[in-house]
Amino acid sequence: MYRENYINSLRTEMVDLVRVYLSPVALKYGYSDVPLETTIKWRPMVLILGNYSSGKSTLINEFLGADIQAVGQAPTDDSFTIITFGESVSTDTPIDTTEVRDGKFLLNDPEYPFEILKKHGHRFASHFRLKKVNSPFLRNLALIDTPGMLDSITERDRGYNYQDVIGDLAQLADLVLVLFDPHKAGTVREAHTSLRETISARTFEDRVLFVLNRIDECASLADLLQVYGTLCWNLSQITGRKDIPTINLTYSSRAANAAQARDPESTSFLYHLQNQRKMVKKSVLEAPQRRLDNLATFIETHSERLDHFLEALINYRVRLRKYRFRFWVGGTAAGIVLGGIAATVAVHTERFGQIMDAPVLGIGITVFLFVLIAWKLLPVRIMERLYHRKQMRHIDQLIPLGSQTRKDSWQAVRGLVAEYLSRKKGGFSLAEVKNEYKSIHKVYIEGTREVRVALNEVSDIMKNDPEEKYSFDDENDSCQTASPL
Ligand SMILES: Nc1nc2c(ncn2[C@@H]2O[C@H](COP(=O)(O)OP(=O)(O)OP(=O)(O)O)[C@@H](O)[C@H]2O)c(=O)[nH]1
Ligand SMILES: [Mg+2]
Repeated sequence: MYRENYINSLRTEMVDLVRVYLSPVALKYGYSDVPLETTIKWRPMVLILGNYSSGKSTLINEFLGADIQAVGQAPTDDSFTIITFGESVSTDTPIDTTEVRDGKFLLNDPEYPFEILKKHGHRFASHFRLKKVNSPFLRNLALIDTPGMLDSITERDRGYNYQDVIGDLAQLADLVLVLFDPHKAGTVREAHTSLRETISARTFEDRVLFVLNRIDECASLADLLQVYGTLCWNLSQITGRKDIPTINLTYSSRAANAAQARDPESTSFLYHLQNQRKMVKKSVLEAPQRRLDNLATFIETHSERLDHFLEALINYRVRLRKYRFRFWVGGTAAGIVLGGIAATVAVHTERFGQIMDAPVLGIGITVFLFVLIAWKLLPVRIMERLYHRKQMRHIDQLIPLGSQTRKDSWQAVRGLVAEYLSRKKGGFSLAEVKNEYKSIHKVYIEGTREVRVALNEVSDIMKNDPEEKYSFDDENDSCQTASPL
């Protein structure tokens, strides 16, 4: 309980850090259209993807301890279902769905982070829903069940862009399970592409977990190894990497019971894979800790980008100030020279000498002021426009790009900086930007360091906490008692 509370309060603090320091700046300068915390304020989420009939819904039902999602051999469920904790009903009552909300509600309620999915249209909204379930499994996380991937069904058939929806959901999720089954070991190239495009390379490996499900259907250990080998090969082709990602193995205990009843000898290898099943469940239950890591990365990434954004604005304005100053010096010098010439001419011109003796100085000053005003009205404006164009042409020189990290972060904001500067030219307050830069820089340097220290504390607590909550001791899991070979 202590651990849970600690993790929850840390999560709240991190979201507050984003809300108070990063969001106002992000909104003001067009870095983001919505408050940055919109996508991170809700509970930790686990997205479950896979081919149709790979056992996504069965696995979810097993986690929840009740038949909440429909299961079946053919493509069964064509909806995206957010499954979250229903506080309204006590966990002592039998586990069941306590409330269902439709997509329209979900996409518009600011309590949830799904507003970004609105762009996928009405067809998607009608295939999106939320279920509240009083299962203790959901106390600290939400699960997302997805329609199975069908190679033959095109985007148009679904009426919305399935790959894009998956990409958006993957960005919100703290863990993505990608399920395969022995019958279709490796037909998720498109899903992989959309995950690759949306999850940053830095966090991809930590966020995506490949799972070979329904392994009880392998006729023997040799059969399982063959399937495993095929999947490894397919995955290495999809990922384009030689090193094979970790693949966890699991199966539904209920289904396994049936299989064992058929032939207990051939499935006895399952006994040795109990640990693997625990690992999958443990990974899902660790979503709240993963959320902390993801939040830390979120704060680091956005504070760094905003820091560079503001640094570029400051440099633009400081250079503009110097440029203006130089130009004013030029204008003043021109005024003095022309005023001096006018005064000299006046002194030496007899006509003037006769009409006005004293106002010679006045003539000089008048010409001087005239030149300054004319300078301000015409050349300064033209020169400032030229200055702006030059800065836009050499926009990459607005901040020093010494390291690759700076280059990457600059790439992410470069377009937004150009957009803001083109809109405002020099028309923003340097003092304000400097103040904002100071507070963002503090978050970027000190805030992120403190966050990492707190995360280390969490992992120490995890290591020293004797409470092992993740045992896979389901009552109906008779495989635990199956005899070894
Ligand atoms: N033997 C065995 N059968 C399983 C296992 N998991 C699921 N099944 C069966 O496989 C079929 C498909 O399971 P679902 O959970 O509906 O699969 P899904 O991935 O949700 O399918 P869609 O919703 O259609 O994409 C069902 O008949 C399940 O009973 C398993 O681990 N072992
Ligand atoms: Mg399903």
